[in-house]
Amino acid sequence: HEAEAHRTDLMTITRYVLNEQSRHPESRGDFSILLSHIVLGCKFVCSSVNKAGLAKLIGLAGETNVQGEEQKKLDVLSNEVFVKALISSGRTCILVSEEDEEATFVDPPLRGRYCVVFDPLDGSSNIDCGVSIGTIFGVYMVKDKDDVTLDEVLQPGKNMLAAGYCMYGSSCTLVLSTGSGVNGFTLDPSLGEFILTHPDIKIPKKGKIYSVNEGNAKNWDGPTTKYVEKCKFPNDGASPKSLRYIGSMVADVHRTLLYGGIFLYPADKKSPNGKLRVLYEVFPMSFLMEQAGGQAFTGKQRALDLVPTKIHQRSPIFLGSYDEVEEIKALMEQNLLQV
Ligand code: P6P
Repeated sequence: HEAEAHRTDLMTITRYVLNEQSRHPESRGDFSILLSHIVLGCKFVCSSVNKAGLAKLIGLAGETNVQGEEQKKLDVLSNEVFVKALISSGRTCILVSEEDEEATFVDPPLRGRYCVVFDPLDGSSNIDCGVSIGTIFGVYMVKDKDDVTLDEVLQPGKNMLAAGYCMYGSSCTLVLSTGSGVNGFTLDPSLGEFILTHPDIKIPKKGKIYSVNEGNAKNWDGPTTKYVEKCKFPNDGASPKSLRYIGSMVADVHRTLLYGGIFLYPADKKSPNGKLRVLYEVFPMSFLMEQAGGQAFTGKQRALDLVPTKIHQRSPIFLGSYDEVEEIKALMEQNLLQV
């Protein structure tokens, strides 16, 4: 009966968020309404991404589709959908998107207390070969929605109220934290609902996988080179780690969260701040990792303590299993001591 009850007592993301809300009696449901609009955006992008391949096959893509309309690139389309969904929620006042050079300030009549930073379709260069891609988002509360400046969004990641990603792959999986653990939901297309499939995700304390673009090895600094060397030629008799690198952050981080291990995009001589963006790639993934019992480190400090000064600022990032990040922190500190 237990199994039967479990099967029929569907915990949807909507119910989950409402339950969360009841833990915060002071909240007027604004947060639940905001999240429901983010979920709406994810559902739309999921269906567009799944059709993209088909669109190419039947000639809908490229310059114009059969209706003669300009066929939008998926990342542009996804961005427009999220911006419109977030503004129409009436709960946001600033939006920062990877696709938009400037932040979007919502018109006063539609303003709410939240600021959302997001990458509407991260890894979109991988679409044509069918590799999983995703939406990454983070949510801040602003101090005063009537006097909103860019400073409101240049907050350290530890101030985030929520963060998550939606991965568009063999299934559509939304992983979310609202500050009390991490939960994974899978879209049931027949219901159009995200169902709780990965309750209370905890990342394994250690891992057998390292995930980095080895093609950048020529430009890495000492500690990174030493760490990766250790993964391949362990000197303590442990077996070498496996390398898994998909090149789509959401896919690499999702695997790291579930299987354990370490994901790193270090600084290198070409890009002294690494490649990944602080607000809508590093912070949300670091928030999730900490909520799942892992760590996230920039090479100099805890990632969530970083205070950004620009909305598209980059940072090196080492995130994953608690013990694996500890090893990197030790190597970085040794390097500092040797200076
Ligand atoms: P590289 C995708 O373009 C992306 O922004 C992330 O999703 C991914 O982790 C990274 O860049 C891959 O970068 O330099 O290894 O191709």
